[in-house]
Amino acid sequence: MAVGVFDSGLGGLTVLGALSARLPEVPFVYLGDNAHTPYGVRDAEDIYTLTTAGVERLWEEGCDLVILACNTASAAALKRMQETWVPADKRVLGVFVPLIEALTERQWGDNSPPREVAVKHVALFATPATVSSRAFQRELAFRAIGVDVEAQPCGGVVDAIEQGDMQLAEALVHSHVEALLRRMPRPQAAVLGCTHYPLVEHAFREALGPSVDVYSQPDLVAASLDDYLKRRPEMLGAGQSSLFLTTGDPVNVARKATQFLRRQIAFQTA
Ligand code: DGN
Repeated sequence: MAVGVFDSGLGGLTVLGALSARLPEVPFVYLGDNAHTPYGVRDAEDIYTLTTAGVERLWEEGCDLVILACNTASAAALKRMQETWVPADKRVLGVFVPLIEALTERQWGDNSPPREVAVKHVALFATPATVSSRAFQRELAFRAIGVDVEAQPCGGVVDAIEQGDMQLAEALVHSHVEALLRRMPRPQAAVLGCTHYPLVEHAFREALGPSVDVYSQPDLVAASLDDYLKRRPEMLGAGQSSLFLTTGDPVNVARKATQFLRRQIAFQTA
């Protein structure tokens, strides 16, 4: 069985890159919903409908385990999907839990009582839809983890990256960080809660300064999946190779994909 990776578009390739570097023997089926990207400005119902359609398509490819690489989809749709829609023989996992575990040093699926968390003041940078969902704060509260979160909606950053205007993206990062630091002057940690932000991680680090620990998702998600699969080897089969699907134009998408994955890949129509 291959592991499914769903994203609203191309950003999830930052996560896919880390997953395949950490787990080279695991086949992945990536599905980018490029026809409907970006999700960050859509309402929750819309995101739910698009995300469930994407996950169903990955199930058709035999991926009983699907990772929502997209923070916006994880924030707006994952809980509802898990509670009301995902059948018992399938798993859909998001990208917030690995972050929270990294903050609290716990493992995916570990329900032990929370320990005292050292990091108390956390800055969250994400799309407007992720920030307004308050999903990250809900996940922390659900685990009874008392952390003070200040969230900054980073409008414009995804668009600037998608247009290849990295100078604009970096300038926007600096102004979003400054806006957050006016409300929370001394965060201990910063969470980059969007698939695109690893590409401007250097700008976040520069704007935040050396005293702030920056948590970037791809490596954390890869470490969590590695751990998850070690504990559930039955979720994996062998003999498949990785596949890249898109709801958009495969040629166009493949051309833009190299920015995120730094190697040539061929996409097929989903
Ligand atoms: N993949 C989205 C996320 O991680 O929030 C960013 C792109 C988008 O759809 N806005």
